[in-house]
Amino acid sequence: MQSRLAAAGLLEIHEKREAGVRLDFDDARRLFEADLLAVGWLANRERERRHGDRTYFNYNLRLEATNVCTASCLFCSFARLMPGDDGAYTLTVEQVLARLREKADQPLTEIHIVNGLHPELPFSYYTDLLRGLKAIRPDIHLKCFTAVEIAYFSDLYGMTDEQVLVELRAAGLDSLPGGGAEIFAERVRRKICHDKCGTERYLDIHRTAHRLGMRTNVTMLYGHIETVDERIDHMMRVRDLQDETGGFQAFIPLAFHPDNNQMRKLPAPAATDTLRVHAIARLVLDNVDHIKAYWISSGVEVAQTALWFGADDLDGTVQEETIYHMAGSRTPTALSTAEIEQLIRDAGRSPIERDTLYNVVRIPAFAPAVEVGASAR
Ligand code: V47
Repeated sequence: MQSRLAAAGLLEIHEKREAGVRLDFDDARRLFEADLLAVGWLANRERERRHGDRTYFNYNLRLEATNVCTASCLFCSFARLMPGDDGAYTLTVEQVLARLREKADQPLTEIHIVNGLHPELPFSYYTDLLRGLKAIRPDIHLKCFTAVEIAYFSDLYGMTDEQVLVELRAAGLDSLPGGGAEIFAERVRRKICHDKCGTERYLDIHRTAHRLGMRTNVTMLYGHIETVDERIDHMMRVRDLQDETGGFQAFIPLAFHPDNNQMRKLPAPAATDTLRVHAIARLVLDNVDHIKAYWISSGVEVAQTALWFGADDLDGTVQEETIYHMAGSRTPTALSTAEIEQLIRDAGRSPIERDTLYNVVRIPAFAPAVEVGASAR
């Protein structure tokens, strides 16, 4: 490998990582230009140093209670502007709770909720939702509402971001998902998501959540109009905040899907780009424990391959995703835990079922794959 790294001009970066020296902006630029296999080798070395061949997933349920959203993000295929618009829906609290009751037989450990920014729901809708979910299954971790939603709640209901977080937490919120980060560079945000919470506020809400003792994730939406420098800048801002708080658990690169949205003329990013982004994230984000290859966004096969390009986590069973499927994702909407375990094994890695906070729930014993769609455990 030494000669391949040398030919790729990556020996210096390799030596830096071996010595535990942090990569800088120019190193990251070089990684975006260099031979992909050499970049992957470096990222894999880092991944194996941290996690061996362990690959994490969880038994989770994704819910989107409303797609009514006042923001007009160009990449979004999910949102409808107003209640009553064609395709707009808002579930009642009781309907959301019914979705969970239907899954009483499932050993779920996480519910992940992301909603549109609904202009007419009262704050009690969200607190009732959290309380109701906890009342049914007190053991399930509630990872709900992006920083963009938290900012919207504060503005709509006249509270500070901290007050919103404190009240939601009292109602049962356990952590924040990483959605809404998109790309932190102002130039891009002005074009693709000008009317929602900006970068400083997004980061500050995560900072506040960390200070209050909550863990959070952070994402990056790539493969649209952003430049390489803007990707690197995004990762650096994550790294800076992580130095300050240590509260991020996972970095999740999200591949842009172009169907049914206002950026549909753009092509989706290539698989090679996806592998490179995960690999560079692993190398640059030396203070973030986990790099997640979200199989719904990258596709199952690319997610499997990403397990050799820096990623150590695949997210989970998901079950009811719509944001990506409305934007053209051809992945299944759900995978059983047995299917996830099998695809991790097929990729040559060892599956570990985790909870949201990366505590080990179960180390699956080797078992043959079961029927597609079956809930097996
Ligand atoms: O914030 C929306 C993205 C995100 C498109 O925290 C799109 O564990 C691509 O954040 N093409 C929501 N991406 C999903 C998300 C997430 C997923 C998995 C795990 C976690 C976690 C968080 O989806 C949005 C936005 O960035 N998105 N539309 C699209 N057309």
